[in-house]
Amino acid sequence: MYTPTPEDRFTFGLWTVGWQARDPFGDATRAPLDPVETVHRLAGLGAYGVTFHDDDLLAVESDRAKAIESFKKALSETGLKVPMATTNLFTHPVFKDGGFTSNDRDVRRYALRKVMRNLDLAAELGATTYVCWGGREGSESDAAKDVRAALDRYKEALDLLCQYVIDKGYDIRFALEPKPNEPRGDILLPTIGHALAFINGLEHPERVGLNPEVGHEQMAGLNFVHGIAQALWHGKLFHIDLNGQNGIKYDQDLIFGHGDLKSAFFLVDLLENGGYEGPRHFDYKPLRTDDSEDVWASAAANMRTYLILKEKSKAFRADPEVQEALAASRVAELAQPTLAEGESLDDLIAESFDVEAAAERGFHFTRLNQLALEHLLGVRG
Ligand code: DIG
Ligand code: MN
Ligand code: MN
Repeated sequence: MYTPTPEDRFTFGLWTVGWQARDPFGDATRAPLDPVETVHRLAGLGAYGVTFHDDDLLAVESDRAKAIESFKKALSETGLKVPMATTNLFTHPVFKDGGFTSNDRDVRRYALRKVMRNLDLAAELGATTYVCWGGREGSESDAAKDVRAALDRYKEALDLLCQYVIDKGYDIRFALEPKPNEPRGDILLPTIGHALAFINGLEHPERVGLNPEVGHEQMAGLNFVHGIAQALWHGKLFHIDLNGQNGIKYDQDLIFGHGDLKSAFFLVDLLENGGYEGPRHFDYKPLRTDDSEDVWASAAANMRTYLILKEKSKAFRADPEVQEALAASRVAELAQPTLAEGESLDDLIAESFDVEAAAERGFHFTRLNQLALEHLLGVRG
């Protein structure tokens, strides 16, 4: 019942199951993972595709051709797709002050070349979304970064990369991934809202959307479901990074659903009913305490949890009591325009209204919330 198939369109970054669990306070607890093994193992678990940073695939420059060939071979043997690719502009020390917005102009030029080179590979592998996570774009002190100039450079980079994709005829759109902080003290374009506003200032805004990540908005204390709803409202949900987070703390990158479970339930409800057709992509880290076999259990857990929540969301929406409670809470009434068809502002102004009677009316949200919780807890089927 909760066995994933490629039709579920679950995808994983190579860097997720491949994370060797090195953290700021400890060495790796796991050996490196060959991308070819990852492709075969994820295919065996029912995944639809994999995604990659250039460096995940091409760790050793000299083996570039060989690495690409063996990756392609594994993809054709398993049928796994590559819907998304991205660039690592954050691990190498050269990016310590950023890539697109480093104060060092030579580094900015190198970052652009690194992205363009991987765009060629992304197009060759059939990716249609290219993520830009500016993990190092930011600062630890306000003196060190002229943010207005940094946004000029960010715009310049994206305008140039959009032009590159247009000139090459690639069927690729860019997806910005916001994050408020970590590894930089403050990261530019920290939330969905900042990124949406920024996109409006670009030369090719139609080519640029979002790749929001669950934990990143929650690190900023924001409601991720609201953020995704707004991204959908703008037509900018190009991709999504699913994982788990327990509130405002370091970026936990937990298995999907292993953080704020209620939020995960309503997120699945929105993704399944809100018109998002893209991959359900997991960007998470297997626990550092996991061994190399647990890693595959963690990958399976992401997909299984998503499918369980998808089924619970369906049952919630189909429950007659929930339908009744939604009606009592007048949730659907919000979709009705406030002004009637053809109504004038004079009509609106002339209308009489019993304010006190309206103030008396309750919305009965408690009953609705309890029903949702009981579906989530499995006491209503
Ligand atoms: C971290 O949340 C970032 C990087 O892993 C990657 O650039 C991006 C891709 O989803 N997410
Ligand atoms: Mn994260
Ligand atoms: Mn991510």
